[in-house]
Amino acid sequence: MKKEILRLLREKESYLSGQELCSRLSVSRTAVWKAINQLREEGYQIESASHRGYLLVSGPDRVTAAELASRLSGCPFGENIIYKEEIDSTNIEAKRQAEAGAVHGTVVIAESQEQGRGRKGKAWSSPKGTGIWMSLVLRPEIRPERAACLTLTAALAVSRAVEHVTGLSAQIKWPNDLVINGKKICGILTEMSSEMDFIHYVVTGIGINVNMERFQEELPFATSLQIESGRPYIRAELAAWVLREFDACYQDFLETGDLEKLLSDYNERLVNKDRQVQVIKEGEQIQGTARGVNSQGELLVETKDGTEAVLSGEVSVRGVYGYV
Ligand code: BT5
Repeated sequence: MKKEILRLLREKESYLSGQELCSRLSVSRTAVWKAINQLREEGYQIESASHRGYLLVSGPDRVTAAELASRLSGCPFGENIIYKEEIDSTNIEAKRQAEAGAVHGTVVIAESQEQGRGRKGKAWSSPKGTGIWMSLVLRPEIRPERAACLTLTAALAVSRAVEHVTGLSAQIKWPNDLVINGKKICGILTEMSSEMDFIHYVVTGIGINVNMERFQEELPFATSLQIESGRPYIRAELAAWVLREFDACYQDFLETGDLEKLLSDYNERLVNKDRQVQVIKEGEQIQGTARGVNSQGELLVETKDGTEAVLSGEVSVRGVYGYV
């Protein structure tokens, strides 16, 4: 009910009468009053005036299930949101939930992660209340080899959402980073439980640096939306946009079973495109010019011996002269 109240108050943008709330939600005045008080305790500033009703003045910058779901009506990723103040890792929790039967579209989101992780067990810095740390449980009916495309799908969704909410252009560094001005703003980690030809579930974890003012010295290539634009953002608004954009991209992906429909937008946002890259594949170094990705999500690298299609997963990509 809190999610519905927030949604209705936000939509109205002015006073909404208690009577209207009761009839829209089919509940008693007392029930509405109780929920409003709970929201106030959580930090929402809701004014009430006799004969006029309730007005949502401001909310805390939190990414609670109610806050997020109230911005996602009609979106499948708004229906099962698990919120934790603190967690080891949202990917680990999403896998636990998936093992216990969580449905497709379940989202796990937390204010902070104790053991946020990148690829190959690398640490992912996830300080409290500053970023978006969330993981999606997916149960796609696709061949396991295609699951790597979901990282690219998520990257495109984040890039579109960041542009929509902030006006900043977040470029994609294939396969799993987003960068602004050459620094990392977002990392994506896709994990999968499967058999040879059947996926049990996929967990796609998304970490976005939103309101950090600075980073520790060990992360010289990290940046945040606030650092890049000089202003903070409402994390729930951005998280909701990411989930809506992901839903749209995911539908396009399922329609063809590959990245066909997403390819041109993806390649336009690709920071590596037409740049010199060096790819370390199975211990071997390949140097060449990145020309974009193909519909299988492979990076096409033009070398002196021809074009190599490089699959994500076993590679790391560096610009020849630095991180990008
Ligand atoms: C990634 O790995 O970039 C994937 C990160 C995925 C994080 C999300 S948060 C929600 C979900 N739950 C999790 O536990 N994980 C996912 P990789 O490409 O391997 O990059 C890891 C490297 O990025 C580290 O070794 C650091 O150098 C750097 N790094 C760590 N924290 C960072 C941060 N907050 N911002 C930018 N760079 C960071």
